[in-house]
Amino acid sequence: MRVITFGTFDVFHIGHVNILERAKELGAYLIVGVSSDALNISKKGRPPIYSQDDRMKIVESLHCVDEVFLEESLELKAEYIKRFNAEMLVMGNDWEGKFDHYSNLCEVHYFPRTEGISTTQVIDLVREM
Ligand code: C2G
Repeated sequence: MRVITFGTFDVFHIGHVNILERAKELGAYLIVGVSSDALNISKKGRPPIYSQDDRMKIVESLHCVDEVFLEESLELKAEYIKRFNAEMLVMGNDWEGKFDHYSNLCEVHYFPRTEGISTTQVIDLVREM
């Protein structure tokens, strides 16, 4: 089973590892779309801490990840699903319900988020030090 997932994966943390490992357990082959810097600026109003090249390199280095590509638009998910022949889309449950309309193309599965950790929280903690 080919599984696809998407994310920024900025200031990489245990929540990111957990969802990628769980996604890999569902299928034999894991494809990860890493959000571009431009997409992040339009989505969050600020650039990520780590550049898209570095974030892609970090995600690609994980043994649970088979393939990485740059996610350039939130609206292109259907194209990415088809381009990579994905049979399942996996996201954390902060996106619960948001991608259900892709179930005509592939299975859609949401995992519970890892509690107590987020990129924003890490940035705030470091800022307060
Ligand atoms: N995640 C998680 N637990 C956390 C933090 C994140 O399970 N504590 C999951 C999110 O639910 C998501 C993935 O890790 O599935 C990546 O999270 P982010 O880097 O925050 O990605 P996001 O900015 O939500 O980008 O097209 C969708 C976007 O690219 C998703």
